[in-house]
Amino acid sequence: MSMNKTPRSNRTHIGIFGKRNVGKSSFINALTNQNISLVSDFKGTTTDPVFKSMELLPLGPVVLIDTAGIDDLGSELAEMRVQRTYDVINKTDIGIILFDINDINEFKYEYELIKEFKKRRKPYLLVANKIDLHNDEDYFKTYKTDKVYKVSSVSKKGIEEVKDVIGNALQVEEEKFRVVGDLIKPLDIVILVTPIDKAAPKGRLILPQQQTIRDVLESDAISIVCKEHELRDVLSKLNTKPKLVITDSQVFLKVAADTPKDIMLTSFSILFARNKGDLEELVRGAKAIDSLKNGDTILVSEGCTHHRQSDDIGTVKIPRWLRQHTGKDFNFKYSSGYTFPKDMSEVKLVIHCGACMLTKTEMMHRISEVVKMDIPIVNYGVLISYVQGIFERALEPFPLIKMIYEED
Ligand SMILES: Nc1nc2c(ncn2[C@@H]2O[C@H](COP(=O)(O)OP(=O)(O)OP(=O)(O)O)[C@@H](O)[C@H]2O)c(=O)[nH]1
Ligand SMILES: [Mg+2]
Repeated sequence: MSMNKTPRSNRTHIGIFGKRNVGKSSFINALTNQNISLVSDFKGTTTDPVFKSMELLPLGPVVLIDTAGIDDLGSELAEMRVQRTYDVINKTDIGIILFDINDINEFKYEYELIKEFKKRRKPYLLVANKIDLHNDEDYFKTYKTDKVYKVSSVSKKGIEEVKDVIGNALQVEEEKFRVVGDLIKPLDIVILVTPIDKAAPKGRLILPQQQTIRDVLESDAISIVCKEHELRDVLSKLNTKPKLVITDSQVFLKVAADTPKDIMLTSFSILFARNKGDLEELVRGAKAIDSLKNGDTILVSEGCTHHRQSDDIGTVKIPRWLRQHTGKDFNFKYSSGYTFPKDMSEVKLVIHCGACMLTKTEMMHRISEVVKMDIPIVNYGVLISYVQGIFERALEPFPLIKMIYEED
């Protein structure tokens, strides 16, 4: 992957849903001004979800997802297709529920989709297509309280407006999920401590560090990047107190010793656990570690399959740290990929990877699946901070979450 490419996990996923033949594939072509999806008047042209990564102005890097129509219930195979379309909702940041304005006798399927989006608290837009074949401009302006946007994927009428509305909706979502932007003000100084050791990639910074610098810049604040041995020098050379120090968890203890108590300190792991998931839930999960009993089953769940190294974090380091921290032995199970094992009845704790290959939306979904089963969940970054005993300090920028940690 080239360095300038946005990884798929950082792209906004826009899913197009609706019955067969309403023009979902045509709508994608109109939105992108390209012929990327196959269109025909045969019902059921699109049979599997199709993911297309692209730059879409003014939205930026996106993944557009074309799906199979959800009204095809004619056979077992067709029903499997419908199920796959529903699964795509979990990967979607914003959904377009598309229908044919000339065919709204029943709104059953669209209503099913709306319910699924509401259940998952995800934004969606109702879009009526094929208005070029309809002559009443005022027809079907709203459905219940939702505005209906009207387009023609053939004449392209209304398409730009829908793009703008998607952009606005996404901006609202994005504001909720800054890396550090909500913790700092313009001209605040933020120090990033990043060890350059053998494990650091050659010639570049890893993605969390790049994203943090970008977010500091976007907040009109100032970032200073240094290695752990330089922090004392940097602090003594500044004539203004920095607002925040962010460090790699590996050197947290040294950095904590060198950072005066009146300067906020946290780790990249904690910031990204918050950015990529639900920090509150993950902190609860970490606390559950101390109530585990000898022999309890722990599920280590990774979002993707990767080549395991001899000191692999999931299979080697985490079991070792947990044994050192608790003095107990556990029964570790492993799973990777998008789903959890069917039988979770024995599992007392889920430890999830950092989710670098998953979007926030996917990670939030996975956390909620586990919480629904009443099983605590923690991720690698938060677990490392916990077993290192640095929660006290690293959660300082998040007083509400710190309160949960200090409860009982
Ligand atoms: N007049 C008109 N025809 C359209 C419009 N959008 C799509 N169509 C036509 O509707 C038919 C179905 O379009 P598709 O884009 O293949 O529909 P789809 O929803 O992807 O269909 P499936 O993949 O089969 O679920 C094609 O013949 C398109 O040319 C539109 O805005 N106006
Ligand atoms: Mg199609």
